[in-house]
Amino acid sequence: MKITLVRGDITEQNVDAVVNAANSSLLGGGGVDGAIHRKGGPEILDDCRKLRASQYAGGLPTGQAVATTAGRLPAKWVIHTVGPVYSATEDRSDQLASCYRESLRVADELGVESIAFPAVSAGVYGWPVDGAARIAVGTVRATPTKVTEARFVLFTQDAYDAFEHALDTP
Ligand code: AR6
Repeated sequence: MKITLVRGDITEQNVDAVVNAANSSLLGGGGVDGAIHRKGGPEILDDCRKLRASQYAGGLPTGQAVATTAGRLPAKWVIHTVGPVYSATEDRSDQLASCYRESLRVADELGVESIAFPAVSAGVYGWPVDGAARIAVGTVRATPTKVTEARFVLFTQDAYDAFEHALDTP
């Protein structure tokens, strides 16, 4: 698998699937989540509501992932995952790694070849970006998948630099 880095907006990526840093309600929010719903349109929320009415009545648990349509986005699918809120006293790295593993598992189920990830948990959820980048790159590298391109799409220069450093570290 090829791992690439882009500084930009995930909603503009021409890939089969974009990953959303969602919350367990699946009903929208700020950050990447807000941007995806705004640009993708109401079909995404319709699908999310259906998921809440069926298998995720209690919400999507942290570390899990589920796909919906991508509405008007260039991608075919949005894969929603819920990152952990950062804690300075409890190590939640496994939950963050699980977001990337589960997103790739869902991508494989859908036959996705190219996928774009944001820096899950590195915004509102407060994860220091260097650590978030290490976990993201390390997990994607270590996960067996049929996906041929994983693209990290970083909104800020700080996040881009952190991911570049993580990629340069074997
Ligand atoms: N494209 C790519 N990256 C972006 C974009 C974009 N359009 N917009 C922001 N980022 P966040 P979280 C970066 O807060 O920390 C939401 O309200 C941002 O700079 O979107 O997992 C959800 O509903 C940061 O580096 O996600 C949840 O309630 C990264 O994306 C909560 O926030 C993640 O920031 C999830 O928090």
